[in-house]
Amino acid sequence: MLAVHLVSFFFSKLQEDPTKKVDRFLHAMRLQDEQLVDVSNRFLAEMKKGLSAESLAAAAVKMLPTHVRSTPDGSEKGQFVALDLGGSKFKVLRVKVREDEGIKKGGVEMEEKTYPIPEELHEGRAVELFDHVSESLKDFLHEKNMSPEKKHPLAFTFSFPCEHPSLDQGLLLSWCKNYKVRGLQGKDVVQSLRQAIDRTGDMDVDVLAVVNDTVATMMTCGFDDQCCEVGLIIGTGTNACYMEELRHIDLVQGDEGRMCVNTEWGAFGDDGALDDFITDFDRDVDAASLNPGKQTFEKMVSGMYLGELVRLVVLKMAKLGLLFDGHVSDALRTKGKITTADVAAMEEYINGLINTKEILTRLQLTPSPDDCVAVQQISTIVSFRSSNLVAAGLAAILTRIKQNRNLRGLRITVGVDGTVYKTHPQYPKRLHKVVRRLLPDCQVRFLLSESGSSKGAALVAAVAQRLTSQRRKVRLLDQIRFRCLCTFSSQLQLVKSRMREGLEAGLKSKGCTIKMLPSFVYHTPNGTERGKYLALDLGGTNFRAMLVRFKRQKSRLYHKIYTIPLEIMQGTGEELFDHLAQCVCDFLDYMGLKKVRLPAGFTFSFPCQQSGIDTGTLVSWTKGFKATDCEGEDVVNMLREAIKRRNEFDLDIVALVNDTVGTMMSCAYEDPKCEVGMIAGTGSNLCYMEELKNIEKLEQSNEWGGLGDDRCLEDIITPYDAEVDMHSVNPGKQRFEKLTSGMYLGEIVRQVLLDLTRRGLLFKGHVTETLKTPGIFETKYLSQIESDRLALLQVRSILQQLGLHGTCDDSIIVKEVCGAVSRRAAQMCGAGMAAVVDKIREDRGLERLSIAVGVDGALYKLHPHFSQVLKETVGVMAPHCNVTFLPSEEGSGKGAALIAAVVRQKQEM
Ligand code: 0WK
Ligand code: 0WK
Ligand code: BGC
Ligand code: BGC
Repeated sequence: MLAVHLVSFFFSKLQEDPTKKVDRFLHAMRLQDEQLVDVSNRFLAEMKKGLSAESLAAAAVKMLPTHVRSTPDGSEKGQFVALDLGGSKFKVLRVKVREDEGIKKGGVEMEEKTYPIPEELHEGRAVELFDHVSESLKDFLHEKNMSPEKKHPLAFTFSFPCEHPSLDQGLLLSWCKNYKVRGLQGKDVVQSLRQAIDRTGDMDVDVLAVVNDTVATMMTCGFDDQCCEVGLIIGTGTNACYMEELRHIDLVQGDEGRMCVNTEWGAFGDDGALDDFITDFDRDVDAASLNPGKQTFEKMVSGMYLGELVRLVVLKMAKLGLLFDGHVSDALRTKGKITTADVAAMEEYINGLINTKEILTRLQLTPSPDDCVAVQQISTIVSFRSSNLVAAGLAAILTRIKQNRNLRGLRITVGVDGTVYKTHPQYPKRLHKVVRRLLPDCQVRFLLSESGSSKGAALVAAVAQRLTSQRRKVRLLDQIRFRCLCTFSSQLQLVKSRMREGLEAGLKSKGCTIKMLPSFVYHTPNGTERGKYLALDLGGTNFRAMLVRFKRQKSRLYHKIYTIPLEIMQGTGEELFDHLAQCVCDFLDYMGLKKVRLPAGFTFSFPCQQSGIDTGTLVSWTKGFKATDCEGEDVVNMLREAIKRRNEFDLDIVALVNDTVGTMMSCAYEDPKCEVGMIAGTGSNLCYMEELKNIEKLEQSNEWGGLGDDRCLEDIITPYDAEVDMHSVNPGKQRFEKLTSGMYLGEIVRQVLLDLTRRGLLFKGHVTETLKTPGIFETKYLSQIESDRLALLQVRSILQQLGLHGTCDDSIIVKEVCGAVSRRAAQMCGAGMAAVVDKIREDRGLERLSIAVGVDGALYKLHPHFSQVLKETVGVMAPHCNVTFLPSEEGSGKGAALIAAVVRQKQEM
């Protein structure tokens, strides 16, 4: 009976299609879709294990965070040197990314040179390997005439499993492929490279980033296809990376955004997860490898091993007499005699069988045509298994991305590189087909990385460079914030207590920095005011003339705005008041009231020592005004004389008020609880109703702008503020105002930008004439730039209008600086306000004070954040006061008219 079986078996052998023979022999390598789905699910489980803190230590698939947080976004640029080590070729490259004109479309230009890595270095000492690398680098720099003096930023593609504490550090976990170098495991490969470069000498290189080849490949392809979020290598080794949600990467702080994870899937199965797929041939390959027990998946898939697998199968079948009539040659017994390139050649459509014959002949074998068909089939099954396993791994990664983003379907691009994928004729098609079969709801595009991974590595270095400079910029901004913005409550407490001391001192004696000038306004309006009044309002951005009519607690107001040219602001007093008289004349003419001698209230928003409600001498100009022969003069008289000089109309000026007082009055007309007036505009100031008992000297008002004129704010004033003060028309004066008001914030920002640019941290260090021009950065730009609705590009276009041409990064920095300066201003005003309302509360012996503040001024009204930050600061620093802010609708003019009405009605009594 046995005899019968053996005869029929051999007969069938003789007749059988050789491929069938091989199929049966290698059935364990011919994986069905359900097996691939199984492999895929196992890999998915391994990925989760590698990501989670609990299980990652024991995980075979390391899932290494790379610190690459985004695929290319189009802003990368620069010239880099790149090293590409770990694939089949060691290359040194020069990569120019959008550096200058003449760069071909797509914006990247590359020059490369391949340097052989002598065999002995693969298993030598790390120092020798890196000396060879840095010697090659030096040779390349020399050959490309890249000056040894210039610091060359370098991107390092190192295709071995590394842990990355940061973008420019790579701690080697283990060697693989055909490398087993001594003395580097657990060490930082960047450090080793830097030391080698120092040893080699005569070159200045700044290693900015070390990346895995999968990551660099993803970035390279991501440069041309924004959907590329997976990097795949099927070369000497195999591996894949992808953009994982940061919240899933326990090893890295933060939950926002994504980070590229290098899966190191080559090690899949090292923990036995694939044992039921491992064949004896795989075990033989592993046993004979440089790293037995390691890189299980890689040894079933990658170019380093496919040829060897085929050789071992052919050898085994030959030994079993299933090939070459059982003839075995020494060459066939020799490791590495069939390469992966041979496998690819054997599978070529046209010449496959011819190549197979040639290769087997080269192995001193005499293959029959069936032998060739059989060996070709062996190659096909071995490489098919490889592409199938890669497809299973990829399917797991794409499924994870889909799950991460709760997507039913997924459109994604996979960037691919590696000799097997590039040179094996059938490989790509087979891989694509199986991936699409395993993931019918995904649209997967495979994008071959034409120019290798160094373009991607350079892009990562460009991001690293940007991040470094950004970090430097942010560090500097922190410094500026630290030096510029007393965000620390301790400093704000300081401002509050200094303000309080200033108020108290100003009430007691003259000549203090906070003048506490009496306004002779003893009470707020009571609604009985009636009649027609003219209100003149000088001191803010413009001069306004308005006619106010009060009737039964209602007011009607007509006004006209006039600008005050700089030459008038800084001309003679006579010219200034003649200009005012001319504007008033024009308004009365426009209102047809030239013949009427109207009672008028004059809002004069400068510090005036008043000796009565309708008289006051100017103490000192502020806010850029510098008209001569005015300081120490009675400004009401000066206006009266100007009107007389004009001799076209006459006014009965019955009240002179400060704009803070006018603002308080006009808001108190709506809300009697309004007992504080504040201006946050061109200038900065505040007034409040003070208890008469506290006014030792008859006259009393406020002028908090002068706080710090006695240097009590030195520890808060920054060099930028000092620059602004020095170049102002009143150096040493109004120090608090120069930290808080619209007249100066733009200038402070300009000084900060100037400093950042001089330090090379902005606008590429180009200090343009524009940037050196005082007043170029008006405060209105702060409001525009800081508006949340404005995209970075719009910030950029504002800067361009100003002649400041910068990058998106520069726009981010400028926006930061604007925010820092305006936030400080609002906080300092908040601290000052807290001092005043707390004083009022204590003076009235109240536990809690509820009070309203009438406020006006472009900074308060137009700046996107100023008012909010001011309110928050007052809330924090005067917790026993409930302060309501009432933006004044009609400005202080109405307030001046109200005061004129009160005065006039008292005179009629
Ligand atoms: C080319 C890339 C390199 C990568 C290699 C992998 O530039 O970074 O390591 O592909 O393929 P291999 O050369 O190992 O076949
Ligand atoms: C509007 C008031 C005026 C005050 C001005 C301040 O009516 O009295 O001087 O606000 O704001 P600025 O125009 O300086 O921004
Ligand atoms: C290495 C990976 C590398 C892959 C492709 C593997 O052996 O572990 O880091 O990405 O080869 O070169
Ligand atoms: C003036 C104040 C005025 C403030 C707001 C300051 O420069 O000294 O009198 O209230 O600006 O306009």
